Amino acid sequence: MRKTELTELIGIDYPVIQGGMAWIADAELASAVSNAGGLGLISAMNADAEWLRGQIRRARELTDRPFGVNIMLMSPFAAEVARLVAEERIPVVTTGAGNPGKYIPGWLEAGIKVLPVVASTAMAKMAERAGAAAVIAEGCESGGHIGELTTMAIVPQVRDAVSIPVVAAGGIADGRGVAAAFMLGACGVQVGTRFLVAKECTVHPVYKEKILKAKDIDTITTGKKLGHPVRCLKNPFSRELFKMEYDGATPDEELEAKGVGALRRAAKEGDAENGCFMAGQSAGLVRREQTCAEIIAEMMGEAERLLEGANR
Ligand code: TUI
Repeated sequence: MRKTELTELIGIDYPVIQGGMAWIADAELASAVSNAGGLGLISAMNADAEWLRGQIRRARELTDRPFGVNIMLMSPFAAEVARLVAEERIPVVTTGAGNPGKYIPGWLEAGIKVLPVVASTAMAKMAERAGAAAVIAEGCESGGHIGELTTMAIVPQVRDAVSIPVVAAGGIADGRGVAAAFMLGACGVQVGTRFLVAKECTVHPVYKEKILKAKDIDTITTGKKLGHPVRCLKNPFSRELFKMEYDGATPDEELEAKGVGALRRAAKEGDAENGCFMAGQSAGLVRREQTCAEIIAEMMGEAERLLEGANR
């Protein structure tokens, strides 16, 4: 059990945060990761506060350990879920896809530790000034909504830009990635894609199967033209959207409309044709369905062995 600034900050056994995967990260997955000694997250995604309240209740039944909520700032319900997490005194909130600045004072007042996901040093500095406890520096190897920089480039630059702890995200799916993250200056990692195939993850079996079968070059980035790039697996949906984006003939509104509901179709219905299967470039490393406890123990054990060798 490696103690780091992150384990001490949050009171967890392993410096591993589960990614806040929309339509996927529910109370079942979050509580399983927390019970395994990491930090589980419930994704508030595009759902309203009532849905989130139910998930928080459920997670509290399933674990006594700390868990957090990830708030996707582009969600139309961001303001109401921001109020709810304060009301519920959730110990940790992570944010994605925007600037959480206006919500941070209220969260700090409620005693919440805020860990914004950032894709640049500018956003990391802003988060630090606003009172963030740590930042999650996410490279574009990640699945879902992504920035421009790779994990290799962003983590050390964010580490140099701020004095608060830095967690690395993007492309990390085994012990080698964890060890590399420490070398880049991170005190912990956020892992999405590998937890997506966890036994406790309730995502549709077709989604898991597609991750398990994915090779290194099987992801594609759509939405660049619209200003919100999204990494997902190649399939008829994403190939078609990609083509429409670059044919120059499709209006932006039509492109936006095509994306609506696509992640839900993948995660809940397993619609291999019309779903958007968000996944990171590390999907090619993910080979087996395991419990959250097995995933964390394997990743951390491997990282410890590698880091010992590095010291020698
Ligand atoms: O948020 C994510 N990943 C996500 S959110 C999501 S839900 C979604 N569904 C459909 C379409 C689009 C999204 C799926 N995956 N990761 C964290 C992250 N945040 N990556 C990049 C950023 C980011 C980007 C810009 C953070 C801050 C930022 O600042 C912009 C600003 O407001 O200045």
